[in-house]
Amino acid sequence: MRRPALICTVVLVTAMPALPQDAAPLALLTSHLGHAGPHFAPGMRPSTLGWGPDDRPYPDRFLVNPRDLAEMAWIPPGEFLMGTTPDRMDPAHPEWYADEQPVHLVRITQGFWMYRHEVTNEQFRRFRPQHNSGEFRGLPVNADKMPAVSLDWAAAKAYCDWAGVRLPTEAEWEYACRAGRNDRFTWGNSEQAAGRYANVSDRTAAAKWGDFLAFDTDDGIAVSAAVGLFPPNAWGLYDMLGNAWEWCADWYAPDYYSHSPVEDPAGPDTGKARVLRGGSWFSDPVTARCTDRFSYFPEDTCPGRGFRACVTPWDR
Ligand SMILES: [Ca+2]
Ligand SMILES: [Ca+2]
Repeated sequence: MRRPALICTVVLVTAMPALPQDAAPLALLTSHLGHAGPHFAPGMRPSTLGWGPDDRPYPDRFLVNPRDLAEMAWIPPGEFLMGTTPDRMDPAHPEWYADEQPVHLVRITQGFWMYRHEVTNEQFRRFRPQHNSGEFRGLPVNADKMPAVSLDWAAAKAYCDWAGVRLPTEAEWEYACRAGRNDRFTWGNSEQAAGRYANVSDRTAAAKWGDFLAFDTDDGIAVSAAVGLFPPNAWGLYDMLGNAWEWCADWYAPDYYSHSPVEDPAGPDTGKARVLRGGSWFSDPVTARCTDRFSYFPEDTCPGRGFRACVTPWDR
């Protein structure tokens, strides 16, 4: 709802049960991207897989969700300071960061598995065969490995229900994006380095469309990129910044940080808009940040908005 970089006209802790007897933790599945990984089953954590303790990330390892063949990385439990600290703001524009205040302690009490990639068109079409992400100004965003976009919040949630997973909360999303750091971006603080790490609004997009605000960088891609083309963040997640915006589970409220609970905040009880995170291929350096909060009406769709999912080991 806040200062959209581009007006989007649509071209189109509970008790943990034991690992079930029928689970096959060592069975390998080939993911939708052609990588082999262990098969996810309820209750599975790094320690049950023999990887090591549950309180650390394993950025080079993943499980495969048998429902949609998505790759999932472990996000350990922990705490962080949510919001934007003064040293990460543009002092000329404090209003851009108003809803990211106050910076506050958040504790994620349970580790969870998070999709390494945005859900793709190919995956979404396993759920809804007629899905078409459409195009933007003549450039298609509907290729199989591109993120599924042009879908509303309910469609993202319905997919998650089908795949046995859920949308991340806004707090889980920011925690996973930061991956233990307090940098503006997943790669550090350099806007010029963005082109090596994310598909954002860049010189390629700005040269095509004069109304794009852009990073001072060139990632070479005007619209969606195939997922996983750029390096992952420190916890093994790809495209957290850029490519497609990502719907979160929460309702949006600009003042939520002033009364957010410390443990596992899940957003206001109700609202008019849902949270989106991470920026997209049409986002500038102010919106494609780890801490930026964006929102839109849940029934609204846009060719720059998609999602990724997550699952707590014992919540299904
Ligand atoms: Ca780009
Ligand atoms: Ca993204």
